[in-house]
Amino acid sequence: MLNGQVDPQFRADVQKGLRGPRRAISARWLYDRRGSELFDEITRLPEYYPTRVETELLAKIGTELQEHIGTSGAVVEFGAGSVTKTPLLLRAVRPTAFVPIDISGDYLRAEAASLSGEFPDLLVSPVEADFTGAVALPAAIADMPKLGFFSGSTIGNFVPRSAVNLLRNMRQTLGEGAMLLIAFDRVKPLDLLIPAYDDAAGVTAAFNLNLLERINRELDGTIDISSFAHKAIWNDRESRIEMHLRAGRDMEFSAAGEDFAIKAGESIHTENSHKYDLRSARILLSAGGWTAKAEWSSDDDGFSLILAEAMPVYDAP
Ligand code: AVI
Repeated sequence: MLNGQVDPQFRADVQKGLRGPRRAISARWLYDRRGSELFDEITRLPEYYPTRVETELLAKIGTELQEHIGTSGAVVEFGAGSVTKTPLLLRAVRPTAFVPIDISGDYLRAEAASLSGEFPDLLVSPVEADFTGAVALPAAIADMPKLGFFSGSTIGNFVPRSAVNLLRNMRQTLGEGAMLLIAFDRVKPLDLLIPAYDDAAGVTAAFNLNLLERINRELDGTIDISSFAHKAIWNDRESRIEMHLRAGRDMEFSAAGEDFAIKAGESIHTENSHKYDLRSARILLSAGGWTAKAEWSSDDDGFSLILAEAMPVYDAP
C-alpha cells in the first residue's frame, strides 16, 4: 500500500505471476509492513546465520577496512541499514557523511534520526529512491571519496542478469574510483542452508505465506492460505535457495479482479537467494564494473565481505 492506495505494479505483477504456466511473483512484494517485521524476526533466528555472521565479521575487520579506505569520505548505503551493522561500519571508517538510499521514506527517516543521535558529527543525508536504478546523490558529497555498502547478501536475491545491472547502476551512482563493500553468502552444506530458509519456529514460512495474505487484503483475493505450504528448495544448477508456496489441493480463487486455478502440488515461486563461491562473486562484480581488492570470510568460509573498486574499464586482453 502506498498512502492507502494499492501499488499498481503489485497488481500487475500478481496478475501476470499467477497466470502461469510458471507461477512466480517478485520477492520485493514480500516486504509490506508485516513482511518487514517478519524478516526482522528471521534475522534473529538461530538457524538464520547471515546477519549474525556478517555482524561478527564487520566487528572483526574494522581496522583493516579503515586502512584500505581511509577516513573522511562519504558512506552510501544501498537499502536502509541494520541498527547494528551500519554503526559498526561507521565506527570503523569514520566518514564525514552518510547517505542511506531506500525506497521507504519511513525506514530512512527512522534510521537517519537514530544515527544522528549516535554520531552527532556525522552529516546524515538520506535519499528516498529505488537503489536498483542509478541515483542522484546529494551535492554536498559530490567531491568526497565514496564507499558504497550493500550488506546482508541481498545481491543474492537478484538473478545474475539483474545483479549485474544493479552493480553497474551502483557504479554509476558512486562514480569511477569509488569503493564498494558488498556481502556474499557462500555455497554451503544443505543441512545449514535449508533450515536457514525453513526454520523450526515457522517464521520464514509465515514470511512467505504473508504474500498470500497481502494479495487477499490488498487485491481482494479469495485464496485459502491454509491450503498452501512454504517450501525452501536448493536449486543446484542455479546455485540458489528458492522459496515456493505449494498448493496442497486443487484450488480456484480470484485476486486483482481475475480468476485463477492451481493444482495440488503446483507452486508459486516467490524468492531466490543465490549462493556464491569467491571466484563466481569476483566474476559477477567484474561484470558489473567492480574489481575485487580485498576479501574477508567467516571462519567457516560460509559468508564473505568483498571490498571492490570502480576502476577505469579496460577491454580485454
Ligand atoms: C534479504 N535477503 C538477503 C534474505 C536472504 O537470505 O536471501 C531474504 C530472506 N528470505 C528468507 N529468509 C531471508
